[in-house]
This record gives sequence, structure tokens and C-alpha cells, in this order.
Amino acid sequence: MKALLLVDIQNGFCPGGNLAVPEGDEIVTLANQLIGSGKYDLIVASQDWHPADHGSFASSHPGKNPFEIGTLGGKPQMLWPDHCVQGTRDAELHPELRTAEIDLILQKGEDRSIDSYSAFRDNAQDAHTGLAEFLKEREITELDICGLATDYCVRFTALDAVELMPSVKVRFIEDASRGITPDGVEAAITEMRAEGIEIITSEEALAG
Ligand code: VGL
Ligand code: ZN
Repeated sequence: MKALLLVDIQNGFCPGGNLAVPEGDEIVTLANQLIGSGKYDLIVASQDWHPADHGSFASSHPGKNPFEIGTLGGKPQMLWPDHCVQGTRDAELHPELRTAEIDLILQKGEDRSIDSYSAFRDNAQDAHTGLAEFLKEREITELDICGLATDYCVRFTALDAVELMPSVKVRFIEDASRGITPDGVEAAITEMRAEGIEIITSEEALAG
């Protein structure tokens, strides 16, 4: 059984959003082709879903600016602009994404005391979202992952997928993803490849 995991394809990570990823919106057409391809038995989308006072926001740290390093829960934390606040337009999935065909929309990042890049568990690798169990129950053996942002949420989601479901074949669809910085994307791809994740194009994904 094969699943597609669409990571954080939200207004907040697209141009005009609060934490815009360059060209983030350009993946929506490819994501829709993957959704409609008939290649997947199951389609899951994750959604960054923060309370307004989330601890990853620079605005929660007096004197700090976005993209500076602060601390959260005693650990270094990249401080972000306020983004994907629950119930706002910024947090909505991109309006052109074919959401009717998505089987599960999984929200993450609700706990203000910790960030959660991965769709599987928080950054302390502590609280699990239940996604691994959900995929195991549905006997998923192959998982294709794409979305935003390659260097943060996609990266940690893919690495957790191989760690938590060692028997599942995990692939990262590079052209259906975008990152915040080119260096971050390069490091993410190197790390994913080193962990056995196959780096593929959407053309390869659509071909099988
Ligand atoms: C993300 C930074 C903060 C992401 C989410 O979706 O990659 N990045 N929150
Ligand atoms: Zn976030």
C-alpha cells in the first residue's frame, strides 16, 4: 500500500504568507497531479497549526527578531515570524490544493511550549501525533513525501518516517517541494539521502 504525505502546503508558507518560502506556491500544480494520479492508496496532509502565543514565534521573546536563535524548553530554537495561527487564513491549506481527495489532515504545533517540524512527533521527539500508527494500521509500505519547507518540516518528517517505520520505503519528491534557504535545502537532501531516502522527481512518482 502506497501513501502520499503533503507537508504544510499552507498560505503561510507561500508568497504573501507570514513565513513565505520562495516559490512555495509553485508546487501546488504538481501536488494536485500527484493527488489525482491514482498512484496512492492513501493521501495525508499535515498542517502547521499554532496558538497565537506559540513559543517558536519571535514575538513571544521580548527583544528578539524573527530568524534569530532563542531558547524554547531550554533548547536552542530558531525564532519565526508569527505564522499559521489557528483559524487564520495564513494557516489554511493553499486554496487551490485538491483537499477533497485528502484522507487525513493532520494538525501539529499546537503545544506552545515546543515546536513540531515533523508530522510524526515534536522537536524533542517526545509527543507523537499518531501518524506512524495510522500508516502502519493501513499497511503502508511505501511513502512519498513533498511540500514546504524542504529544510524544516519536510526534512524532519522524512527522517522520522524512516526512523519510526523502518520497513517503509520513503521517497522525497524534490520538485514538488521548496525550501527556505538553498544551503538548508542542500543539507536536507544530503541528510535524507544518507538515511536511505530516495530523492525523486514528480515525473518518477507519477510513473510509479
Ligand atoms: C515550518 C518553520 C516553522 C515548515 C513550520 O513547515 O517547514 N518551518 N514552522
Ligand atoms: Zn511553525
